[in-house]
Amino acid sequence: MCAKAILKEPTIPVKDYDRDLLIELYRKMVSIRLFEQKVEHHFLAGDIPGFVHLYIGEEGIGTGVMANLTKEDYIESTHRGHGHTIAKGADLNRMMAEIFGKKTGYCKGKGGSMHIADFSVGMLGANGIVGGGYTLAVGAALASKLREDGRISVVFFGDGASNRGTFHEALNMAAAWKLPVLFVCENNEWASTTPYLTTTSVADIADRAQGYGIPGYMVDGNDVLSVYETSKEVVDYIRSGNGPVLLECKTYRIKGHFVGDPEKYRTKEEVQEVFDNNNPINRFEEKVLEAGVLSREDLDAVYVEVETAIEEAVRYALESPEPDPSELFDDLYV
Ligand SMILES: Cc1ncc(C[n+]2csc(CCOP(=O)(O)OP(=O)(O)O)c2C)c(N)n1
Repeated sequence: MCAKAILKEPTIPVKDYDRDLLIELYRKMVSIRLFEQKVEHHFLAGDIPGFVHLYIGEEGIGTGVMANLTKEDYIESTHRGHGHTIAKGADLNRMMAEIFGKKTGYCKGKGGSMHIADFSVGMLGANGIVGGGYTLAVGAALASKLREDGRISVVFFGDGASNRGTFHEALNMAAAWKLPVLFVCENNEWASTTPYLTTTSVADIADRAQGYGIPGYMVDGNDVLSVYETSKEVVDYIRSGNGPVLLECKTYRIKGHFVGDPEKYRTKEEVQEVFDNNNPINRFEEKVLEAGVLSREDLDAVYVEVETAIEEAVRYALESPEPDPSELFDDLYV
């Protein structure tokens, strides 16, 4: 019988948090939320080509983890990757332009929503292949270990992706070679139209860490301070050379699988209930106001500043040129 993975509860009182850190966490979460609301609006208006998968309601995870990383640390992301990319510090204008398919975007308009990378901040790439990020993160971590550069790699993935073979191969190799990798499962309870318990052999994905002899933890992913605190502990552990950790963040997918998903597999009431009662941004606001560390004016000031930046990103994207068809094959082969 395996020992259960540990559920980590927050231990630091909100009033003991550094004010600047709290403001930064709020700024990141609101940036992700407002960025994606604009993306949703413009996708539905027909301004954005391809597919878009939103992270709305899961902002606390990327934000809480990334606050413990350096610019040099690596991350690997998923098809739902805008939030990770924003939290790691990518440029909002270039991100928005890429999603709009414009020449000024990160991939010159050829990658779109699911393929944004920014090596300058350690963001190695979003990945449209479910479970495609694990081996890239393990490879980056192996390079860091050989170079002794002190960097760690973090790979984000969904509950559905944890059922891919690459998950098991990557955990095994990272554990056997004690590589500096943090595996972050964002368990939002859905994989496209499938509820995770119908396809997953364990109730808590973090329990799978036992099979590889590494620590497995769970946190409330909609509590950014919980995510922050636990990821701080595990990032320190990994950076000290102890090998990988599996961290499962419990959350819920608020939006459809993709923008335009008719969502016939669940009720509107189920989604509304979570959004009303378990929204990471509202929960954070309530906590900091109640503890008296930030005021409503502090929060509003950040909100307005972010709103302006997102408006600017949309303007930049709309006014940027389309790539020329003659550039189609540029940068594809090296
Ligand atoms: C290898 C592969 N199989 C199937 C798909 C189609 N697909 C895209 S997203 C998705 C569900 C992913 O669910 P999960 O990993 O839980 O992430 P979430 O969308 O919930 O964030 C599927 C099946 C794909 N992109 N890649």
